[in-house]
Amino acid sequence: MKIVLYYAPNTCALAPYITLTEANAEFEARPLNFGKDQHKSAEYVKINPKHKVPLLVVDGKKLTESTAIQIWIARKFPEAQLLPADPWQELQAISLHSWCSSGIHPYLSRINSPPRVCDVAGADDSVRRLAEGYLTETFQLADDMLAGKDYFFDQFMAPDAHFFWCCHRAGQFDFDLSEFKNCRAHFERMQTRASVQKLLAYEKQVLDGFAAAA
Ligand SMILES: N[C@@H](CCC(=O)N[C@@H](CS)C(=O)NCC(=O)O)C(=O)O
Repeated sequence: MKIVLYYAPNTCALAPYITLTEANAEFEARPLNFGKDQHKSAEYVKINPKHKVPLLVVDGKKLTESTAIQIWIARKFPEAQLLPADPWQELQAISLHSWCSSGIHPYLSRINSPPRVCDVAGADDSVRRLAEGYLTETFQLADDMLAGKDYFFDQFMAPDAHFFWCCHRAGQFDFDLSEFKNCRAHFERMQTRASVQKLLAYEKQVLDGFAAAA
């Protein structure tokens, strides 16, 4: 089985990189340089007309959308226990993952690029302020969910990887996570995992390569 993960540094594609690594899966990561708009190149758009990452290609078959990708990884590598075995708990984990990818992620994107949601002149600060307001609510909810726990469930699972990316990205945008102590502890704990350390080393290697080629 050949697994290819189309990936770009700093993007949510780092979450499936983490879970594939947790699953000991053999996979090839193909980095795209967003700084050079490689995700909008004719070559990539032909593969993924959504021009987004992550994209998983398994023996030539393509799968987009983080939640579906994580479910595939969890089903393909059950021994990694990336989703709970109990069906109701499994749905709770999928619900949590969807919330990270469709509830939190779009607000991080607004901070990154306000004109993508409102191109009225001078609206950037307003878009950012509203996004930050909503993110404050969501991180408070996540903080409450993590109270007294190391991970969202009784062990590391797929939604932890996506939530790690949410915190990572929020930090890159100087969104202040200091009042969310359980989220911060989760973020620190995630960085002690070998899979996350491997990802961060890979991310650095890719960014260094992009810089050298610039
Ligand atoms: N709903 C998608 C969102 C994927 C997404 O927005 N990825 C961003 C990076 S974090 C991307 O590729 N953006 C490039 C673009 O929109 O052109 C998922 O969860 O997989």
